Amino acid sequence: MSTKNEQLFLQAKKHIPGGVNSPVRAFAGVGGTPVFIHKASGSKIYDTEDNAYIDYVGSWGPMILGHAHPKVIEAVKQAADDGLSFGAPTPFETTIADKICEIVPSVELVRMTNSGTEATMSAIRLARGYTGRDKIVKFEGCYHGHSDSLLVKAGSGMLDIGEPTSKGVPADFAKHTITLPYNNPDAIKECFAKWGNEIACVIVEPIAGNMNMVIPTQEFHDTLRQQCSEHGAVLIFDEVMTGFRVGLGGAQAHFGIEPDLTCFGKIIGAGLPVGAFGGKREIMQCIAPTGGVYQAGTLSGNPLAMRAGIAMFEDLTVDGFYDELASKVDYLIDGIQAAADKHGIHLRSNKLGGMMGFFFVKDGDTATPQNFDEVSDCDIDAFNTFFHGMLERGIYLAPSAYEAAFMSSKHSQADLDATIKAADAVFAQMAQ
Ligand code: KE4
Repeated sequence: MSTKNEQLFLQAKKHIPGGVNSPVRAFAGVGGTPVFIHKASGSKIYDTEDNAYIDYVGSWGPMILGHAHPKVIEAVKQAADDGLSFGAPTPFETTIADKICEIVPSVELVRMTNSGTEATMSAIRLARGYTGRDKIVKFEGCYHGHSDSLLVKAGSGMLDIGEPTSKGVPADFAKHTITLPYNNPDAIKECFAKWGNEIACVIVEPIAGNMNMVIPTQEFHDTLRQQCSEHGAVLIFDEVMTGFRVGLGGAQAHFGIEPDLTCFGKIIGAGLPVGAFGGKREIMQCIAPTGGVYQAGTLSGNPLAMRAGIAMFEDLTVDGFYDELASKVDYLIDGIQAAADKHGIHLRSNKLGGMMGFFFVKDGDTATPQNFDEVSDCDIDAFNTFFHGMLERGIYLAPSAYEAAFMSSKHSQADLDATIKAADAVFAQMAQ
């Protein structure tokens, strides 16, 4: 007897490739059948049979205030009543732009897009147009969306299907993309020594979230900033995931680095389709209509997404919001780690602000992974066992060992304790 999710998955596959509209949702990395979701509220998502799950994916980061936050929903309802899209400027876009520039000092001008992919793709075109150079530098295991130049040794769902470099990307495209090992200052220096004056930009996840969560060293970031400045390359921080997630000012505030451009997404739309890229006025002014680098979007700055984001920022900027979010993460990680230690499970974790990651290393001497190779050496089977054990107990983690986990302000003490209890039971089983 097939389950409801198996039936829904079968139906979905009739007319949707792999039954999903984004590969990571297909459970390719963990095996089994994806859970089809009917609704969500606060810290929980509900499948089509009304089974509740405590959700640590949060639509891959946007749901920092929890699902269906009343203030956000009301803003969207009011926006909808006023019409869905005009293809003309609205004051709401100005409000969001002002708010982002107020919160993130490195951003002087910002352009809205409809996804993180569009934001990073546009930032790279802008860097190439501004410098007149072709080469770009990215890092192994980092994922910046699915534009051609960036699908080279990338992370996220590409790792689940074992294709870190996508088919369909012409060699002529890929040859301009230099991929370096993440968190390796020497590799950056060697690269710039060889290609320095040909490099248009370096794009980096300042804290990686697409090879699971990896926090690089301050030296990595200082070296990046220094080398880009010395060689006239544009430093692009892809904060689609970390922006307003690891802290109000994002990863750039944490490391004290001023990138030349920053890409945003996810949280700024509060769950509606939004991306953005922004940075130094001198560079951003090269974007049409003020400059010759073309970039556009029918629904960019959509009023529903803007008004949802405005409502959300009201809560994010309340004093203590991120301290409280981080204390929830600390409590959860400490509890799960204690349970793992009790059962002799070799668990490691990373955390910052409202973001966290779990790794199952091969033995007790292995440290928390610091780069893609060390992440790849982790026990993926152990993660998959953990994932399914938690899912069976009503805890929804990202269906991939290469993804991070996200906390919301709506996760209650009861949610956290239930999650720790579930982990303890799964570890007890794994230890047998
Ligand atoms: P989107 O085009 O999916 O809105 O954003 C692409 C993107 C860009 N940069 C970073 C750092 C990102 O994490 C992402 C998207 N993240 C994945 C989750 N790892 C989205 C989930 C999915 O692909 O379905």
